[in-house]
Amino acid sequence: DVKACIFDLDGVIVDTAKYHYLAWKRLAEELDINFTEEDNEELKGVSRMDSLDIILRKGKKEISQEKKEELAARKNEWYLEFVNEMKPGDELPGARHFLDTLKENNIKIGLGSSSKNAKLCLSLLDMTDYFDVIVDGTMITKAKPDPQIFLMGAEKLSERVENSIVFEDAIAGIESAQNGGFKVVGIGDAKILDKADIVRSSLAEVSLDELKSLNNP
Ligand code: B16
Ligand code: MG
Repeated sequence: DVKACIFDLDGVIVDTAKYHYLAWKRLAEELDINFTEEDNEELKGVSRMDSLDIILRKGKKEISQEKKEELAARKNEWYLEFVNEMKPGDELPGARHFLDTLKENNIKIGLGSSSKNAKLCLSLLDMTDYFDVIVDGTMITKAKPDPQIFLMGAEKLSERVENSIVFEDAIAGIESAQNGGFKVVGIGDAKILDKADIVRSSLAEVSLDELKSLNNP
């Protein structure tokens, strides 16, 4: 049975992925590193520092830890300039309605986001109260694709992995959930997210009945 749903934030509940991309692109340009939307796929679900490392590797640049901290902080400031403009209604299509449906059906709701800004985003969208449990980038020691984040979510919700479903928009996130033994709904492009158990373009396209059949094939 489906007793809990655990959601990634960026790219599933709200399209902050585009803000991450714009902020990283600005940083990459300053460093004279070519950075495309395709390169950005690799960064989705990945922590801030790991993302910076991927970009620096791509540009074949080696810099000190201190300088890295400074660059990551700068990227985050740019990112927050976009984020702070967010308001209720800016969530992705179907997200609020889907969470309402879960509530009506007494299905527990968790967040499993690598972002250290996850709580801020939820509060700007006025969506914090939907979540029985929030696990974010400030609470984990192992980044996706390690399953720690989703396992912690299920544990805090007091639900078994078999009764929980994860929603993810990133390849690293899908791997993370599957490494923990979860069934995963991919949100986005089926060609990119082909490892997920099912893929839908948004939460507006997901029905509770199909989640149940996903857990009891
Ligand atoms: P921050 P998610 C992830 O959030 C993003 O997908 C990823 O692009 C970002 O680098 C990461 O959070 C860290 O975010 O810099 O805000 O701590 O998709 O796991 O909700
Ligand atoms: Mg994501």
